[in-house]
Amino acid sequence: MIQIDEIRLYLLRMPLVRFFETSFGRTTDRRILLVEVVQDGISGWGEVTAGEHPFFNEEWTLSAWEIVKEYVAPRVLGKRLASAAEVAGLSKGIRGHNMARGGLETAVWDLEARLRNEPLWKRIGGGARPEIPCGVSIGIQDTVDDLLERIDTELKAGYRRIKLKIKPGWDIDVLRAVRKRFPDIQLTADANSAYTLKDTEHLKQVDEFGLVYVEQPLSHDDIIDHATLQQQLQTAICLDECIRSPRHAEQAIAMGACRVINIKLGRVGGFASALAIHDAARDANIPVWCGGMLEAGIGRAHNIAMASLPNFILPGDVSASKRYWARDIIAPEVVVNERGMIALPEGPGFGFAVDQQWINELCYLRETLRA
Ligand code: OSB
Ligand code: MG
Repeated sequence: MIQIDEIRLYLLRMPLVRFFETSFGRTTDRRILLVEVVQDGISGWGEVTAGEHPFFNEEWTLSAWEIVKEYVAPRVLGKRLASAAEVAGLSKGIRGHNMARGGLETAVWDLEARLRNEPLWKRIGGGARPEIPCGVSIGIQDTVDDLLERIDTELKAGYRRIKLKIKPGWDIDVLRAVRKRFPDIQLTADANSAYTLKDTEHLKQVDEFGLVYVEQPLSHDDIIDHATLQQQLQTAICLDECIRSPRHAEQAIAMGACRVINIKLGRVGGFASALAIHDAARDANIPVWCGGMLEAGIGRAHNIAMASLPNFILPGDVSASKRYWARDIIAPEVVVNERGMIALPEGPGFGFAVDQQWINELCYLRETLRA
């Protein structure tokens, strides 16, 4: 039985250890919205994974602040719920804004697991593996030499798969240089919607490099063109941006628009939706993996729980805290061992302690909402 009596919002500023660049821009500093849900003095925590600008999708940190405060929280506060699985339905009437909705939804799942004194991964039906296989996403660099050096560092740290960010002007030649130096590694490329079907002949050149997949080459809101492109590529297409709901996943699978799906908790609106996408993909023999949005520790911890579900077969983008943060907001921070694995935590909820004092220091705006 769940009944949230208080929701606390925290807006944090967290500088990245190193800039991260995609086809839509460079991030050096994160603005992160945390959602704490409270019942009988017990807290569950969620992280909104929206970026600082509406460039990955339509959301950004401050739109999420407004949506959570004015629309999502009032629909959840004080409601009597049999389980966290009911939370997503309460905010269904809000169109879009899945990351804002997911920030609160994932917090309630954490709370429910903590109230039951059970690990979150167990609550959602995960635990298919005791350790999560990890890859890294490496942003666009200033030079190809910088990129080769960063790949070398990550491989030496044990990471099992390297994903490169690509865009027109930083794609085929870069992939060729990487393959020359690292002929055997598991390699993928993510375009974040930087191409159109007019680039089909250009994109066909990726078949040369034996990639595990190429991620979201075409428009952020497109499934149909991806199906057309997939027919012309040997390389599997993995969809990210355009899969926002179980229905999108089912349609993309039915159309042959992808052979792999990246699941991001925020992008799909939380665990209930992520679980349904996971199951739809599993039933169609489509492997999934856990994407990342440069999360702080709370989002990272939720991702670890999700990535323990059975069909999360491929290494994800969930990597060590220290690649992003001088000091993370959870304790212990997320560590990756020399075999490129993260061990599932044993504790209740998402299994890490929240560093409330550090959060208070990083926080520049807060608000408490009551039933
Ligand atoms: O498309 O997967 C993406 C980061 C920000 C926005 C979109 C994406 C990414 C990443 C980074 O690839 C994943 C991570 O290291 O958290
Ligand atoms: Mg992506």
